[in-house]
Amino acid sequence: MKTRIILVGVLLLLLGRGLGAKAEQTELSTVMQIKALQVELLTTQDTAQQIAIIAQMRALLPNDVTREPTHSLDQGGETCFDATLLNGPLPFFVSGTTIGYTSDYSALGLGPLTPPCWDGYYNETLTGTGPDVVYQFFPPVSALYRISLCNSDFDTGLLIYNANCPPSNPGDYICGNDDFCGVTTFQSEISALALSPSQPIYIVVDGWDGASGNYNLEIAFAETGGPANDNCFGAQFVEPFSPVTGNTSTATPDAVPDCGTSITAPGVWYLTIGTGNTMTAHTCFGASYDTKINIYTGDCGSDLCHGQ
Ligand SMILES: [Ca+2]
Ligand SMILES: [Ca+2]
Repeated sequence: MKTRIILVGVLLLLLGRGLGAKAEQTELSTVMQIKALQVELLTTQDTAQQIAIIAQMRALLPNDVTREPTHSLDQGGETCFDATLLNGPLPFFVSGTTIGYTSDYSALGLGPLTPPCWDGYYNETLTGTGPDVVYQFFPPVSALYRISLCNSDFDTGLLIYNANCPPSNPGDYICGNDDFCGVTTFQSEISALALSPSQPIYIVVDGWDGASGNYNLEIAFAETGGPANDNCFGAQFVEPFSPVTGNTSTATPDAVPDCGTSITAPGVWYLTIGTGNTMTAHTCFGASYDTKINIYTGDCGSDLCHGQ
């Protein structure tokens, strides 16, 4: 059983497990390797290194369900009915093409005025009228996400919908973008979109005024400017009986259940392993503000309370 500890103001993630059985040790070792890679992933900005780390993480997973095997290079599906599924550790880097695909979705129906959440250029009759492909994304936790087509080679468009198939305008529309980034500034990105695990979405990779081409789609946690352990997936490992120091002043509040004490302030996450005995987590020796602690068990997103 894994255990996580959350401190409000400071969040601590605890892996609670007896270390006696060899099989358990093996499994635990895999968990810790993945956690260590996740921490490494969050601390590098080098794309090639990020891709290499993700490959290492996937190799450790017993069943890789993050990719649709019938689609080469993670190509998006033609419509929502055969959308390529994205469900696994972030960030995702997938690539494909819209050349040869048909236009099934566009901004038509969202109205002449810039829709909610839309940043920058918008034209109801031209935005997103290119051939399009579709992904379905399952957010692992409640967080802000960055969805980007910045490294694509054509004038892209990006539409985000609730995962109702087929999605409708404006009923299922969540957010969209036309021009945000890239050498030509015609590529699309939504930099900070709030999503929760209860809200799977369709991501439509589209083009402006009939444009099509090769795309690179990246999905990552939004860059909040906070510490690396600002969210559960970036939890910092701590050895039992080894105090650590940190700072919550640039962190963000966590949308997770409280475990008996409310979460009303920015928090950071830590991860440790249970010894099989009663353990204590505290901030009694030097915290400079009024702290709280919540403790969770299980994987990120499962949010199972283990203490307070
Ligand atoms: Ca299509
Ligand atoms: Ca565009």
